[in-house]
Amino acid sequence: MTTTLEALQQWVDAVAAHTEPSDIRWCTGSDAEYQELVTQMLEDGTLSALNQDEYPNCYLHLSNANDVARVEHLTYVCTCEAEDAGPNNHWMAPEEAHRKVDALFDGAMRGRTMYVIPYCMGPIDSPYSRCGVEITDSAYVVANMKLMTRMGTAALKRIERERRFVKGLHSTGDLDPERRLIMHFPEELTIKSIGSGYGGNALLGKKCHALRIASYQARQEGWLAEHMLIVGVESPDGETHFIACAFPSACGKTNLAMLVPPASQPGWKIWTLGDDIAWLHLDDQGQLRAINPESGYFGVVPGTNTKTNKNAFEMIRHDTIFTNVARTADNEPWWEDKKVGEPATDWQGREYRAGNGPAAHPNSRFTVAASNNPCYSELAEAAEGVPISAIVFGGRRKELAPLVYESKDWRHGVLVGAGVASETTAANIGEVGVVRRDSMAMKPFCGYNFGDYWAHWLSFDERSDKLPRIFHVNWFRQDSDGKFLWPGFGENLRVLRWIIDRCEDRVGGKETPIGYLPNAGDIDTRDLDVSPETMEILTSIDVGQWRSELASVGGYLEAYGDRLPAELREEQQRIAAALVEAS
Ligand code: OXD
Ligand code: MN
Repeated sequence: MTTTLEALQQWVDAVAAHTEPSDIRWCTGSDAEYQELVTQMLEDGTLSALNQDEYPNCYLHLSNANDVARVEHLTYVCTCEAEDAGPNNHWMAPEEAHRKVDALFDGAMRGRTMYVIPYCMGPIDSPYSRCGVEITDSAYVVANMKLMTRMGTAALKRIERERRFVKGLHSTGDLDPERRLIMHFPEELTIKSIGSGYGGNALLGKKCHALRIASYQARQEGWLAEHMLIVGVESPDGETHFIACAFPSACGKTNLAMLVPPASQPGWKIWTLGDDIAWLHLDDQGQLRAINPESGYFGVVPGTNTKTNKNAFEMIRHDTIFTNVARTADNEPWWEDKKVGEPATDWQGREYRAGNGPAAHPNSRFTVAASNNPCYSELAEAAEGVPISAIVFGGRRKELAPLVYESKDWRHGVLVGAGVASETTAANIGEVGVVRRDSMAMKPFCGYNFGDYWAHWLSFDERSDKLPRIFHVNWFRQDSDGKFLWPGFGENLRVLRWIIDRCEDRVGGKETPIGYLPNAGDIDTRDLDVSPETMEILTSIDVGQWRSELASVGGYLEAYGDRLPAELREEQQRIAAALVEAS
């Protein structure tokens, strides 16, 4: 197969001349192609088969031990002007960046097959979807892209019709971290990634395209590309609200998107639309609508069990690629907190020894098609997306942030999002557990200056009078002994219910300088082992601590200098002043 689109054919030819593969293969996206690649990877050792009786069509990939997470320090946004990338990104001038990365691609595919993967982010027939083509020398990437995106012949047809696509070039190179670079050229709709086979660095449709490049395009075109799950919450009366939630990596987006309602909440149903990325557009009625550009999940495995996420536990029992988990003596996949079985070999293929650290890597992953999910919503395939009632920001904070609060209006909500902070996780190489600001959970993913990004968010206020309400949640509050105050997981439905009631003006709120908090008794705690005193801690604020927080947010915003929208600075000052008054 080749293409009728000359620009695409020319690019493929040029990449082949540069990287010198032994063979070129255009991917069709068929099931037979997937099976063929799996067979090939089983033969060459890229994959090994797991216990096929217990885990049919499940495979394990163990990556190089130095290649297990995203690498923010090697990830660049290469705009002509450094200011356009902003202090939130590493920047390199495009000319220098191309020169550096192109040198690494010289002959990089020698002796390898070069795969050409046309893909469509979003339903094939949606006007909100955008296409790309990834060229890679990794069969593992092709198989993951098959599970995660709508790729192959149908996507190529759309690309040939639209004549516009994001160009993504990837090679695993030699996996030397010194020769690893993840480069984005938003002005050229181009990505070049070399030296890593890890998901976020190598599956270019995901973070590189659907967030970094798409956020840049979205600003130009008047929409938003966000690091958000999309969930439908259906009440016992059959009324469904759709909520989009932005939490930093490894803070439970997949668990919330697939939540299993507890027995105390009979009749409630949860529908998953997406677990990581949302593209949000205003329709001609001013309603914000969301699509999930992906069609599969690349989720964190450790911690998944029948209590925390029964749906995910079932979903990854078949047709799943596991990366960097451990194995039991029966060749079943194993991870920390699985609650069944025991590790025999660890994620590096060594005999398991407690002294070597966790058996599964803390950032080990499952890749699975969304159709495996028992609560997958068919509306995730709808061209027009779903109407969003609430936007929810959140982070992992031991202290300070209450269980839930609602911003006073859109502008305040943008400040709440801009000020999101969270403890870092294993999803990125680097220190874990350090609190850092992660505006809208987009710190690693916004393809342009955060100052301009906040201005873009603020601009929606003038474009619609039907915008969703904006909330903030924190499932991770701890007491002084490090014990979580809120049970989380399925019980988070209780908080979503309060959010929905607020959206429908069915429940009051306690007004505070940081927004509206639940009144005592308004969050249902029936059958929960959470005392009224604990609820009081979870639903109140410490004004002194919040004064420091607002000062810290103010300092953080000021780093954006001229690009900081005046409205956001004023909003920060307004909240800071209200806190002074309240103390
Ligand atoms: C992810 C991440 O893989 O955010 O989704 O790191
Ligand atoms: Mn993510």
